[in-house]
Amino acid sequence: MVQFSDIATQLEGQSIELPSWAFGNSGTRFRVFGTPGTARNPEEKIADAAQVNKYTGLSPKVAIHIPWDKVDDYAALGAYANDLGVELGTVNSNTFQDEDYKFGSLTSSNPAVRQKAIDHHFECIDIMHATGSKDLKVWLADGTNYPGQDDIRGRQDRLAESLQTIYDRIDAEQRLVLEYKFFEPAFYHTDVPDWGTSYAQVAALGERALVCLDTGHHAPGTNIEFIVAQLLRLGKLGSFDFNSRFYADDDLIVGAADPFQLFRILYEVIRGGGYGPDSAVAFMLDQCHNIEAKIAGQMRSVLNVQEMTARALLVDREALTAAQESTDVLGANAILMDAFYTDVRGPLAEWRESRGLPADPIAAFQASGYQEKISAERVGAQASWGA
Ligand code: AOS
Ligand code: ZN
Ligand code: ZN
Repeated sequence: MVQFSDIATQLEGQSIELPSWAFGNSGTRFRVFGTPGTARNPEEKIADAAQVNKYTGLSPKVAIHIPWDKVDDYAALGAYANDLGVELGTVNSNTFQDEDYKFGSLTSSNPAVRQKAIDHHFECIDIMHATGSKDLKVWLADGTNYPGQDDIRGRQDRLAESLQTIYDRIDAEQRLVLEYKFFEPAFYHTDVPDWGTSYAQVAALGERALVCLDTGHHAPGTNIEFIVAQLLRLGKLGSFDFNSRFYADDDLIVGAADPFQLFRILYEVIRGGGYGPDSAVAFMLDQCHNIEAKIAGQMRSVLNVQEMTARALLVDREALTAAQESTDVLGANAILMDAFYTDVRGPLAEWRESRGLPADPIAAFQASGYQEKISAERVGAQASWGA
């Protein structure tokens, strides 16, 4: 039986990058609800993200989205983040909000549109140089709505060519991660719909091109931990966008919809060497908080990841291997479930306190008065998701 004390040191140094867009107002296509105190610009989003790290010790990096987080001086934005105890992380490109990309961006049959999308990625790479960011994350809204609308094979070829041009621009310290999503906004076909397509595209580029797995981007019932195991086997899992979903790409709090699935995913991450100081797999959140408090919502998410990581670390892997090798079906399953059912909240609270962090980070943040302060101070236009 593995005890919490056996795994506690492995929790040190866990880092879960926060998305800047989680701190702006967000909603659905039906309504964006404004929340008092919501960040109005990139600096305020970073300041709010720094609060999450201050109380949880789990999120020293903030991912930015261009042009949502466009500023004149990115080095200054990075220095501002550093002053608040965090760093700028992944740079996310955005080719889904421009009229020119109506029929595709990196896959477009129009060379001028394709070049515009490539140039946008070049701009993102320049920003990475200014901020010291390591990862360029590419998610494409490209796809079609009707059979026959475009040549789906030709679009793959154009995508490969565009990605190669972008990949050739990143330096030896940088990586390109390609995210997949099975549908939306396109409804008939999506150009990067699944891990296999992302893998095929990044494998052709080179070593520093990897797959980004967004946990919300799969059809219901998909065995995501199998995809994790396979990508780690192939050395191609670059990063996670963590969130959870009930129906489609709901972008809800991590672990909210299916904590057991989060446990199974994290178990395979650990089993496959994707966790710890020697791993290059980046943990990120990709969420929006439409009705709940944003800073506390991000805290809930990173704490859920930490809690489920602790439970996954508690799996007695030696006993599990022995049970698996002796084809003890029930025994093997029981070993995994024992770890999943272990309540680690008490030991985690004590462990946090031993490291100078509050036992209950959300309560400590709520008692700090920060939320009331920003609600009073931040008046006027707020940043919204996509602006
Ligand atoms: C879109 O569904 C993806 O999850 C992307 O990661 C996107 O850049 C992000 O969700 C912000 O909209
Ligand atoms: Zn995502
Ligand atoms: Zn998504």
